[in-house]
Amino acid sequence: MTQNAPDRDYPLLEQIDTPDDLRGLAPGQLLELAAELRNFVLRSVASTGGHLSSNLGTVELAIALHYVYDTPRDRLIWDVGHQSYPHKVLTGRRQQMAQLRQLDGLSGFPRRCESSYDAFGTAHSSTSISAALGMAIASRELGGADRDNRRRHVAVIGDGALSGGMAFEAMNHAGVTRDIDLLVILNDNEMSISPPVGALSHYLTRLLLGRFYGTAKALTQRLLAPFPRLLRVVTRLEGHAKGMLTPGTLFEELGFDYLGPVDGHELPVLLETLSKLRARHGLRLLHVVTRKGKGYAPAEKDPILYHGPSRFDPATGIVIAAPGAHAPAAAAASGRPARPSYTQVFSEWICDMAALDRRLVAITPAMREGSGLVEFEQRFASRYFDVGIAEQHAVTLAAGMACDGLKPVVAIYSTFLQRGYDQLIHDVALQNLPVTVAIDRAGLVGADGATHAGSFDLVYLRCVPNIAVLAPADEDECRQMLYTAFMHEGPAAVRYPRGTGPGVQVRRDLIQIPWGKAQVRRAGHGLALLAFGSMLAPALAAGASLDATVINMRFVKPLDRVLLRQMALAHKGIVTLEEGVRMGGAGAAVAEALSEMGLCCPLLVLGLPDHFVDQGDVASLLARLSLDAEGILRSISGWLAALAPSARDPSLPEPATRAPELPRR
Ligand SMILES: Cc1ncc(C[n+]2csc(CCOP(=O)(O)OP(=O)(O)O)c2C)c(N)n1
Repeated sequence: MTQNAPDRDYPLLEQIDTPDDLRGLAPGQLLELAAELRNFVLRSVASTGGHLSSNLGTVELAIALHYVYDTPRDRLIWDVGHQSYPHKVLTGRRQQMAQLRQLDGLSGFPRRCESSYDAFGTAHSSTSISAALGMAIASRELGGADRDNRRRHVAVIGDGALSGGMAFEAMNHAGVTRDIDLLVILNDNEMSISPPVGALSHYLTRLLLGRFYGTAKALTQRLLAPFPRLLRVVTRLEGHAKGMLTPGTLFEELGFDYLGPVDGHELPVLLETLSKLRARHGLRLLHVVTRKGKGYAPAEKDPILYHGPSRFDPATGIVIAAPGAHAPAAAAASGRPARPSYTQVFSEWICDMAALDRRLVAITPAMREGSGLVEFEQRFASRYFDVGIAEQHAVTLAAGMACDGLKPVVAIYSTFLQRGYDQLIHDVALQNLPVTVAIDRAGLVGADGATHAGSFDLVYLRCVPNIAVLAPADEDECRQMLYTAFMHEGPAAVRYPRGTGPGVQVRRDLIQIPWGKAQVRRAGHGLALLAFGSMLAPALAAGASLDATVINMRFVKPLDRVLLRQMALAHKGIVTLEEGVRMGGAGAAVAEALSEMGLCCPLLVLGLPDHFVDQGDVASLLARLSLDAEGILRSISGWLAALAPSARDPSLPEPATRAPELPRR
């Protein structure tokens, strides 16, 4: 592949601003277009970061689908949507790919508000078949009597996403839905982010191994055609042997006509197959085989490393520092200690804890790398459970394990725990089971945007009886909180942000922190700033500027009411800070507690607003939302100014006309 070549490398691609332009090309030009598109996607992702392996695998599929289907009239839905970059490029967003996943730039996932070609917003997996089925039903109901004139519906779903229960719930429904047009394309690259797990994945592998069965069947039928009675007997026997012989039995039994497997990089095959499928109304599943990282050798070799890389030079590929060498060296050069990410802190803690307690088991819904469980799997293989993209099952599995003596730790992203919410309430909390939930990516996540932001966990957790909710303000506190939660006799969740913290040295010891107790971090006057988790650092900076008291609240639940009372009595106003939505979150917990205690104290709740926060680097987003130190000062100043004169105590700091100077850190 050419590296760093000028734009004349894309003579065909440059002519494609919409799929109509694509349809204007001759079929013979599409191979060349695929080469250009693949090169473009590689260079684009290398310069912005983003999902790579999956997108290199869908180049031909995206071309063939837009070539054959009448998009955007026909509906095309990409499950998860992390593999939709070729589709984005072909649908008028080529130029904007330079701002992919950046502040005010293109989303890394399909979004209805971004393009009419994005028929459905995705990012959380396994939703595509439900959505496409809904559209197919709408089309049946509203699209007129002539079904050949109705829209077509295509859901492209990976073998990883197919492990999610929703996909089967949708197929179960589709199978008994009459008169609809729905094509499910199973994009099977034999990979989730890491290798796929589960019996379904074994089943798909068996289908691939038997890929020549279809040819053999056709041959038998041709040979026996002159002997219809014999053919009938053979067909009947074959019917009995169904499941052993017929490919795609599982899907056939669910009501889908199964076709495949076909090579998803063979454009002529794809074009012919899709054209035939489009011409036929009905419920079909096309099994397409693709390769993750296709066409870029380093990604083909290590699709996990290239699943979602940061920027890299395509000429050299991702350069991996020798284990443990790079970070300390860079840190030593800068004179600062190396900072582990919160995920690494969790990763070390869970290995240390597992060595101490053989009852500990770790559960991940398909996020081994992202959740920091690679080392755990290597060292404690029999106690490691990757359940596939099945958050609901992950949580209830933990509940079952906890019933009978194991001590499960569910490692999960805040945004994906939303999928397991009822299980957390009904199976874990209601039965008060000792399950530790290690919630990563709590708060803003940056480039992945609104779909992946952990904005809601404080709200949805704190209202559930029995569950304790802990929010560490630094790396060491994260380790000690995980330990404290693990030792707790009921369910407990520790929520920590993506990336690194303030750089506090992590002690090897395991020390339980005092249960339900907050910590005074700065004694001041006038205002008390109550910070939850990651907001402690900016609160300390703002607190120093205001000479305010600053509290590290540590627990969102149980809340330290004793300290809260003291704070309310000793200060003229309270400000709460959290990296989660304001409505119903930690600040709301403080408001409830104050009112229950009959304390009347001006209260300002700072946190995420009541709208979805799109992608961008976290620091810029926090600044934009006034959740950095300067923004906090501005908000406090505005609040003080707006307080009714009766509520505003003369001893409170005067509202500033502009943001006060911050002390240097
Ligand atoms: C509900 C949910 N859980 C976890 C994820 C994280 N995730 C993103 S892509 C992915 C793997 C998807 O595998 P597959 O569908 O086979 O697509 P491929 O990348 O192999 O093309 C996972 C687990 C998610 N997006 N949604």
